[in-house]
Amino acid sequence: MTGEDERDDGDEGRADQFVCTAAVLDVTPDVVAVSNLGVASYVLAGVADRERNFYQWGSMGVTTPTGLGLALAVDDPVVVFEGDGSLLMSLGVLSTLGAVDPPNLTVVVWDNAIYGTTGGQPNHSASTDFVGVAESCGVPATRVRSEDAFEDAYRAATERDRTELIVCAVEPVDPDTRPPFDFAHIKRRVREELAGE
Ligand SMILES: Cc1ncc(C[n+]2csc(CCOP(=O)(O)OP(=O)(O)O)c2C)c(N)n1
Ligand SMILES: [Mg+2]
Repeated sequence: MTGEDERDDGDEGRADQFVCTAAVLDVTPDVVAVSNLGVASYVLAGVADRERNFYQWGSMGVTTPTGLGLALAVDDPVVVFEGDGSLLMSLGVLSTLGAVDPPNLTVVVWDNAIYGTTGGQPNHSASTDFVGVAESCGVPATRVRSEDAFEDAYRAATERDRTELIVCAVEPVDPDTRPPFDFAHIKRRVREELAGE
């Protein structure tokens, strides 16, 4: 494990998801951001509604697979803002990431230990070692629980030419901000931005 501490960090502090999301856009202003449905997208839209944001609406468990596909299609850096519940739904994608390993992809998992978007039901993140699973699939991974550690980990990940996973323990948040609710617009906007169509 390459994280700053042991995985079971229950009461030892959790990072602010808004601050960490903003740090990603500061470090890599041109990054293509694929965000999980619900809270991850609400936060991203609150930080900055950009043409390079590919928000998921309604589709759970497909955020990292979508980011993987995009990373293979473009040369720009791609970040996935994944939810712990969503990743649990498609954990097998870690095996694919390890095998395919696009150099421009960083997957951030917001580990709030709940299905935050649907009311805060506990999920199984506490008993699942995301870092261990990722590393056993050949994906270098780290776990952080502060804004500074997150920014350091993200910066380092983007400086290496490989896919990496950052699991970030975050405080649950309930944002008021929302992405556009026009799904076709979101898809068209990001496609036009990336492909110039
Ligand atoms: C296939 C499917 N199952 C369930 C839902 C309902 N749902 C929407 S968001 C969500 C919780 C997502 O949890 P997580 O990925 O941990 O993100 P968080 O809300 O905590 O940021 C659920 C269960 C859905 N949209 N799609
Ligand atoms: Mg969650």
